[in-house]
Amino acid sequence: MEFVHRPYIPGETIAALATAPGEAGIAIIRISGNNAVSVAEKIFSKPVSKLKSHTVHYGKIILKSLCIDDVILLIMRAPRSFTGEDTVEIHCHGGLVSKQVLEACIQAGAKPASPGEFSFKAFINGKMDLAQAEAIQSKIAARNEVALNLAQDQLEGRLSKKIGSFQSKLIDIAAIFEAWVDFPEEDLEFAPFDEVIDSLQQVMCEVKKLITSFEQGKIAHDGVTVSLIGSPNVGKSSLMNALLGKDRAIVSPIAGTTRDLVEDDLRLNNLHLRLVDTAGIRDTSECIEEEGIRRSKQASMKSDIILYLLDVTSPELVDIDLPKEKTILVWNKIDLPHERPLPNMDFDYIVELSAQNGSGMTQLQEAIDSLIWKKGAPRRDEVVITSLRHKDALVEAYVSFERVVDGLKRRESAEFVAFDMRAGLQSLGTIIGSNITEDILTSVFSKFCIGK
Ligand SMILES: Nc1nc2c(ncn2[C@@H]2O[C@H](COP(=O)(O)OP(=O)(O)O)[C@@H](O)[C@H]2O)c(=O)[nH]1
Ligand SMILES: [Mg+2]
Repeated sequence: MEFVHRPYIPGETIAALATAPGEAGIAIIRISGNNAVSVAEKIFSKPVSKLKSHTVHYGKIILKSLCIDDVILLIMRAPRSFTGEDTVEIHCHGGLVSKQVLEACIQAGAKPASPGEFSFKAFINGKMDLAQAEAIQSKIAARNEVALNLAQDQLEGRLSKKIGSFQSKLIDIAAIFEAWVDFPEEDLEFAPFDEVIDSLQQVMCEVKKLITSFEQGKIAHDGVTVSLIGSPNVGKSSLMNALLGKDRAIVSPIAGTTRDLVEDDLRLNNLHLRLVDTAGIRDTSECIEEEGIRRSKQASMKSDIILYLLDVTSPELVDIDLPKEKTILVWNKIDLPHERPLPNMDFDYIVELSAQNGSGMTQLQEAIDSLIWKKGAPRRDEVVITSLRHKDALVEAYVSFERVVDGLKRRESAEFVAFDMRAGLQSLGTIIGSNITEDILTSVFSKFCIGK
């Protein structure tokens, strides 16, 4: 078996810095594998092999007979560790010295760990399933509380349990099909057709619900892009700065100031937003501005939400198709004298504000929030998937089950139905890591950080 394109040797001892590199009070070096204790023994100032599991010890790290750091050593013997193997953690000082301590471990016989290799060992050693291992990386990478909560749920096994419950119901149905294959002449004695179809469709309905939850999960996990679109001088850059609470984009009364896309991150109600300020859209023959406008249009198409700005003092529509379902019409500059009523515009979300004095900003944030969670924010009691890999596997499974239902209705031969059923179960299994190929494993774990 391979792991990240090198042979995987069970029990091989690996070491890595588990904390973020750079200047820091403490850094943690993690060593895991059959020789973790003997590696530590070679570099620690006190004997390690006799130490009891789950104990903490103060001592020094010795490299080439020189003391390089004062450290705390933790020992966790197999199988009571994260990886399920003997594990030693060395808590040393952060910065350059942590690299030296790691180097000492390598010289004492540990291999530098590949990305995600500790989690891979935990998975291979049965400490957690694949969905749970992936949840650890999602948890580390979470950029907002919603994503963090979802990752924690997944780590606790909520998704795995759900998949498990699908599997147990489906295996019962699959058993009926396998029996039909073996004893075709007795078909209806095992179970009535309609009942089988019915129970399969119940599971399919739940699979579909889980697939749909990806819409919410993706928002939480990846965040949302919001682009600001409109004619020159309507106040796009001013609104960008007002939302960010800092002077990010250049604001000027000269039309055509913003020519390239200006991007920045914003936290809004526990969510992660990427704001994109764009060049004002107008007819121009100036080639740099023209390119800017092309990029504006492209950005608006790609973004999840469009803030379409109009200036209340001179409403001027832009020549661009705006998908209504993701657009918020923003009337800007309401602090200036203007005609009332404002022209009637056909948009579901309309906000009036002044990017300059800040009035109406709360209403804009509320509009963004309700557009994002049009289908409701994820509830804590629902299982939500956040990974495209899981979604693809569920869709694959669903398609197989559709074929099964179709086959049953058309009274196809039991072999075909049983085959599709097995394929569907196989796809479901890849989510938690049963019958998984090495390619999938490599692609999952290579997204991890080193030391995790
Ligand atoms: N009075 C007033 N002026 C604004 C407001 N927002 C923007 N402006 C002014 O409008 C001009 C163009 O603003 P800017 O943000 O550069 O517009 P952009 O071209 O759409 O990015 C600047 O002089 C801003 O100070 C507003 O809410 N009220
Ligand atoms: Mg601008």
